[in-house]
Amino acid sequence: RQVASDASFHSVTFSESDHPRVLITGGLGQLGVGLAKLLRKRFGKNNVILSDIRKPADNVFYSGPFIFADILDYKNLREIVVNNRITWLFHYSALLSAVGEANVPLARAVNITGLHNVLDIAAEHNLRLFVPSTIGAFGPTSPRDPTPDLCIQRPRTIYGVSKVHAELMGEYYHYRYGLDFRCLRYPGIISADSQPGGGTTDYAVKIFHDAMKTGKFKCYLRPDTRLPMMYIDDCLKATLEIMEAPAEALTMRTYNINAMSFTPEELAQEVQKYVPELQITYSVDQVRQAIADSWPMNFDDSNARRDWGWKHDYDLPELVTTMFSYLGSDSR
Ligand code: AKB
Repeated sequence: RQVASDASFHSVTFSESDHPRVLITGGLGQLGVGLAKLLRKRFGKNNVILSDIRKPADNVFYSGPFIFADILDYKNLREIVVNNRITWLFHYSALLSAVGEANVPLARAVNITGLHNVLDIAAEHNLRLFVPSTIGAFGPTSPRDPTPDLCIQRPRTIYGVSKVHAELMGEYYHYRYGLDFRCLRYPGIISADSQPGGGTTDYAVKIFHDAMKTGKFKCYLRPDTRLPMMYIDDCLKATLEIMEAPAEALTMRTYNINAMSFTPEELAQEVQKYVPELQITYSVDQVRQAIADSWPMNFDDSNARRDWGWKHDYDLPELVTTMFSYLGSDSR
């Protein structure tokens, strides 16, 4: 009896272990819920745990496992990884560029100390670890048009500094301890059903909501500020692809990814095809403008395209059509 039940226990464990057991930190930000949905389709609902320090909305809570995880609490995080036999960790907790400048001590704690906890736990428990980096990991002395993977990185925001630190620490742990660290530098991400939290590229999400709601949009960046951008589905697809790529294919551990680059003026023109009465005014916020002026204008992602076949699906026209088809059901 004992043997039989042990055998059946092991057979269940084997079939479950075909799939990674995933933890997503900072899961209630712009990307976590969408990533959980994609991963749950692929690996099964119960193999993907979303976590945050905030209380989830009902629809998020009931769509799959959710747990409280504070990345600044090493013991709490370690316990979650051990108790749930986590094998893949997506580390999304971070303060973005604009909020980071408004609260440097908190950004330093979350983005740097939190990362140290995650790195140590990932190395100790042999996890595959994904940490997003950003166009914000470059600065005014980086080549901006285009920005390659390997070039000078001297960002002037705490967000950028913490992301360069994450790239370097992750790669160091990879070479020193064999940690399976994988990192993508995201452009500004545009999504319909989740809001970004305090970034410099947020205007490119808000314009859609304001166009639908009021027909008016006040932009905090100059009309000619060109930045790399991507639709959320492309971002999540790339994230899953880099995690599934065979290690031999990866000639590097941190890759730029890109889809398009546009200015507020160009985006507004495309939006006006759907909302012709949209009125756009510009009221420049010096902090965010200075940040944007130090970031890449075009992002060279040729290494990702060559090594693991990265290919985006959405250019500007498809992005705008898709955003309006999502938001279109809301009444104006
Ligand atoms: C931000 O604007 O801070 C982020 C980013 C580009 O990393 N969206």
